[in-house]
Amino acid sequence: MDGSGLPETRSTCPYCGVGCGVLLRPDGAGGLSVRGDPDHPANRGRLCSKGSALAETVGLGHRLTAPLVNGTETPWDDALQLVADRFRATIDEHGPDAAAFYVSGQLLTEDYYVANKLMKGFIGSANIDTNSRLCMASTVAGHRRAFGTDTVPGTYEDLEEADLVVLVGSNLAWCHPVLYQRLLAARQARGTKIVVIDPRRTATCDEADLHLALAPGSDVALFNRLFSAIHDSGAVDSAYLTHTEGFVPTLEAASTTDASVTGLTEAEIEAFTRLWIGTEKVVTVFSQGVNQSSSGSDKVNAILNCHLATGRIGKPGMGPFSVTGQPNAMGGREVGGLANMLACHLDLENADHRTAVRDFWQAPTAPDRPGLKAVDMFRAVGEGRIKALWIIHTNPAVTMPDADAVRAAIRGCDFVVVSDVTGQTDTARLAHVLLPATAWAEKEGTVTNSDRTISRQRAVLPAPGHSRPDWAMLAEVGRRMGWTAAFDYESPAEIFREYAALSGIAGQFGRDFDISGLGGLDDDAYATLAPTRWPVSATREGGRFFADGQFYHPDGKARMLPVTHRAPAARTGPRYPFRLNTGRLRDQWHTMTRTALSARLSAHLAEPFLDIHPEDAARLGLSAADLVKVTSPTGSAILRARITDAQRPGDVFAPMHWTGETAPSARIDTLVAAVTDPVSGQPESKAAVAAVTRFDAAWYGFAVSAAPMSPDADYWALARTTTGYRMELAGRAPVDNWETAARQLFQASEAEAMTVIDTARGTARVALFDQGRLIGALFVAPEPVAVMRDYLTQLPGTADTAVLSGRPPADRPDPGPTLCACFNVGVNTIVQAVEGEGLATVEAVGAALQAGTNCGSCRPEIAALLTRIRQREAAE
Ligand SMILES: Nc1nc2c(c(=O)[nH]1)N[C@H]1C(S)=C(S)[C@@H](COP(=O)(O)OP(=O)(O)OC[C@H]3O[C@@H](n4cnc5c(=O)[nH]c(N)nc54)[C@H](O)[C@@H]3O)O[C@H]1N2
Ligand SMILES: Nc1nc2c(c(=O)[nH]1)N[C@H]1C(S)=C(S)[C@@H](COP(=O)(O)OP(=O)(O)OC[C@H]3O[C@@H](n4cnc5c(=O)[nH]c(N)nc54)[C@H](O)[C@@H]3O)O[C@H]1N2
Ligand code: SF4
Ligand SMILES: [Mo]
Repeated sequence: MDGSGLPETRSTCPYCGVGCGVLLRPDGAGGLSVRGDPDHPANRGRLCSKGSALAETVGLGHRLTAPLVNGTETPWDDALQLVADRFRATIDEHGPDAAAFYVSGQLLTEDYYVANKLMKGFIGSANIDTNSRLCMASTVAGHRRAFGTDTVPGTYEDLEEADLVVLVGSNLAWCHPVLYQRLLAARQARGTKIVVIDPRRTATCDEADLHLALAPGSDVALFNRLFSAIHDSGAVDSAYLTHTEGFVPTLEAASTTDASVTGLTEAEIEAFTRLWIGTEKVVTVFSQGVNQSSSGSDKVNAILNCHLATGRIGKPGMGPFSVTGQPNAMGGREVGGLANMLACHLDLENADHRTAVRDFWQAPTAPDRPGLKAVDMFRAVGEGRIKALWIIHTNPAVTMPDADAVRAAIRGCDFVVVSDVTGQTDTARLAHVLLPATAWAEKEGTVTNSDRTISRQRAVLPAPGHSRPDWAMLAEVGRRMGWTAAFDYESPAEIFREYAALSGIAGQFGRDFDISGLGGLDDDAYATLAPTRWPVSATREGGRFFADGQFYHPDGKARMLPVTHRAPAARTGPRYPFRLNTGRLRDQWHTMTRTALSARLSAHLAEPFLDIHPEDAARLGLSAADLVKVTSPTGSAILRARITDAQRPGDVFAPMHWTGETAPSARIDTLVAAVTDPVSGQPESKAAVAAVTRFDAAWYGFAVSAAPMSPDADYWALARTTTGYRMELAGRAPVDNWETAARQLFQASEAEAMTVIDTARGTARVALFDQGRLIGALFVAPEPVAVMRDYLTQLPGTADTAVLSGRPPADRPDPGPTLCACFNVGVNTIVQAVEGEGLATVEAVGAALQAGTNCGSCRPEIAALLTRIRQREAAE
């Protein structure tokens, strides 16, 4: 409770793996207020921009509320009977391996557990894989090779107790913002040094003591060099070495490595190795720049080797630390959501483990070989080997590599079931059966975050329409396929108890994942379960792993692994000269089905883009704001060019977020080849090859509107605004009549029009009004349109007739693109305050404008803006 009298409920943010606690207070009218939970150990009350905007994403406008079979509303009974019948018929006719589930690290543990049990225990195939294959698989493989188990040794506190934090392939400031804020607070307090290893200069670099812009894919060479330097400088912990195997061959492989492939100078490399070796309390954080690589598992082991050799693992302030991406990426790994795992860290390849799980489930079968990993799974779908596919809580038609091929494969599959909260996704549009899931804030269960803390998600809003939780759909299909007793669940609490009991069996096999201590939770205790770090058993609770030298290989020792540098699989050359890197933006979540509902979050970066170095841009004759056509061996995209020296020459970067719904010509994964790491099966999402040319548009457009638009253009990108929508457009074919085109775009044939059209110059401005209120305005020019966008987005719905000027009257300054999403403060507002009032620090900007004072996600950008203003002033 707080002052308002309405009860608040504790839950967990549904976005990133930091796993922040939130306090939710429903307003009784379908809305919510959200604040950080001061008592949650992950965030102690903090939230980032995405967490702070959660309340803006719970509206029901886009929601799917009833099952659809071939587009027709159908009662649950019929829809689920159809799913059960079709899976049954497929298995009977073609065997269990003709069926597959593709699930998600955003599923709750209880959902995941039921999906895994149904596929591996009852359908009898291991063909269940998860989008964690695109995310954490290389870390899972690396951990298992080194430790004999997939376990993150440390805790978040280690980032605060370290003297050096090395961020490898991690844009922590944008992707794990609250953890990053914790790191910055520690840096303020104790002077923690920060090193960022990333080919591009990201927001995370703003606070770094050292940024190593290495060549893409060369991390193994860098860490091998560190390994030999550890040996040469006498920093090896020989006592700890007795708990490991493999030092000699690892050193041999490391010493033969040529570190020049990193493209870094000797001085840079030495600065790094000296700092790392000289600082005992070092945490090496790694993320997708490491995992999403055809040598991802080797990159992971190259990092682990250095921590094992120095014994810097599992002790306060020391250790390798893989930060998980999705809110339950870790839970999915525990539950056995990957095609090559069983459940509770038990091994599919181990006959005793298989028997134990089968007996526990009283299941007819247990698969004795791994199922298909994501990329192979969709290949099998494309080749017709998988004939019944259930996709749950993920959008593979956008996020899988070679996305056009994946989309075609799903389209061609005999029977496709998709469970989602909305029907408006590239994948959902391909479903034969579309099942409405209850969303975050409407459902109950648990998630495990990056530091092994299990937290509850709790329902505070009613399930809209006929929507049901994912576990309930899966269990019902299990029952309808004939396994009544095995899937006779009534609540997530019941599922959780079963899962905890199974983990106790894993514990008896000596596995580390043991939460049997939670097996006795009754419904009330489950309802009030506080955040708890595993393990939780009779013998162990929480804490760190491996400082004692106890590992999970049969001999109890860790393995150091000789690894050698391998360049990314796709080679650049005359046809595809650029290395294409992809990743995330601060205020969007993956395919934007939720974050794009928030106007504030959409205002940070409203359009897909390609970052390119000024030298490359000059060679290609690109100017700022030009559109570019990017092609690769698998596909093509049209993106806005952003010219920036944050890129290395020859490297380009594009965000992964845009889809057929928001910018159909900017689906980035159409460009990414489906090559994978041979050990983990994780795709190389960060190192595609591409050619870039200027996109020759005949016209460019910008539009604002109150209602959704119907564009007809080669390029368009849509974003929400506080008054409706905004859209960037461009086309190759000349348009005869811009008023007609505007009426078509705004679906307003009858509206009153105001137009300024200059056919000779190719410019047009059209505003449409309904009873004096602006429906929409379209601005067209033969070059990228120069209008005050952030001002114009405020006008739909108003009676402003000066809209066609495209710029604000003198008394209404244009705030510029939103930098601070929490308080909606634009770049121009900050620049004016900095220049006008002489503000010199991020704190001063906060005191004057509030910007950066809530979640803090924009503080690195405010700092960068201050630096730019200072540099400009110095140059003037
Ligand atoms: N705002 C936001 N936050 C998110 C998400 C989101 O969608 N939006 N998604 C969540 C999920 S699921 C995940 S997995 C995490 C991902 O979190 P991160 O891994 O931090 O994010 P990415 O942007 O995918 O990639 C990180 C960096 O890897 C760099 N990189 C590329 N190639 C290499 C290389 O060869 N070596 C090295 N050292 N670096 C390289 C890229 O330049 C990029 O800056 O974020 C989570 N948090
Ligand atoms: N090029 C490139 N590609 C990448 C990456 C990259 O860095 N670069 N990163 C990869 C990584 S790390 C990841 S994790 C993936 C993420 O990729 P995806 O998982 O495909 O992306 P999301 O947008 O998170 O998809 C989640 C879907 O679940 C739906 N949903 C929301 N809540 C619920 C619910 O409660 N139940 C159900 N059933 N559905 C729900 C959402 O509407 C949405 O359609 O992308 C991968 N692809
Ligand atoms: S850091 Fe942000 S997105 Fe991640 S869990 Fe916390 S509030 Fe949610
Ligand atoms: Mo991820």
